Amino acid sequence: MKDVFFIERDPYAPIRHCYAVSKVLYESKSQYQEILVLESPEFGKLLVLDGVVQLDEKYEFMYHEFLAHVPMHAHPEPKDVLIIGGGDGGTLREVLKHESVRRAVLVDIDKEVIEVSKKFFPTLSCSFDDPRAIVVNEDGYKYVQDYEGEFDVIIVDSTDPVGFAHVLTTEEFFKFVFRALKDDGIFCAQTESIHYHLDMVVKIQNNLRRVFPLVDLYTSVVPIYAGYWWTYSIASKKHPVREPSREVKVKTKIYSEDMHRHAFLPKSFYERIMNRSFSF
Ligand code: AG3
Repeated sequence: MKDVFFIERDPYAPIRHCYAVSKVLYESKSQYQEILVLESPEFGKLLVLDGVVQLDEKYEFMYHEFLAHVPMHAHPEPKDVLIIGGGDGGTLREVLKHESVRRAVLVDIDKEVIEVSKKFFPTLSCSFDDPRAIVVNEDGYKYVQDYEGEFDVIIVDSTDPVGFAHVLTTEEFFKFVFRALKDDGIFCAQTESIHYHLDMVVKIQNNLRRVFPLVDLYTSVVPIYAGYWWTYSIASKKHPVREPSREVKVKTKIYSEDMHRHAFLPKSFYERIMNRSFSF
């Protein structure tokens, strides 16, 4: 195959990304979604769910390191961590780099994504065998409702908030998350592109503000997602989040103490986004 491009079906962005690909390695329809694994000369393998590129082998660290290490370092000693979604294992891999972690529960509704990742993405799925990892194939929205004061950090690594992932952005869900966290717990979720999905970002932030005393927004560049400039919403019961609470000892490619600080938008700009005096 030469000059063959895969066109992404982003449900929201008014733009279509095309990725140069050389091979279709896997194609199936699970109980929940279409799963596609593509080979690309530039990006390595790509994981595509319901037509949307979730990750590539080349740049995935630019997403997973920010999603995991900002909340994990804002917390002084995360021991019990819950990841909702993230069946590819990338977020789990980053979370388990923290020596303080004694248990990381990954709840992904779709078992097939985990199996596909184990087969095609060994650099992401490398931590599923860690004795501290517990994998549960359930609906994260329901799972979290069974816990009270259980987790130090909860991370949502979901697909776009359309279809079954939409409930993970609602005020009701955030109330369950708040209850499932310990008294000084921290929550973080990937929340789409700052420009193409700004309305959604503000809505999610407002839902979080109705539940948590401290809510903030940070960003990183993710070269394979439409819009590139990706947001993460973080909410904390007690600990400040703009600074790492301790020295960064984990081995990372891009995340560092400085990158942690740098990821947060200046407060004045963040407030302009939230009070809608700024729009693109
Ligand atoms: N989950 C978030 C992917 C969002 C992509 N959306 C888009 N391009 N519109 C990634 C899962 C990786 N662990």
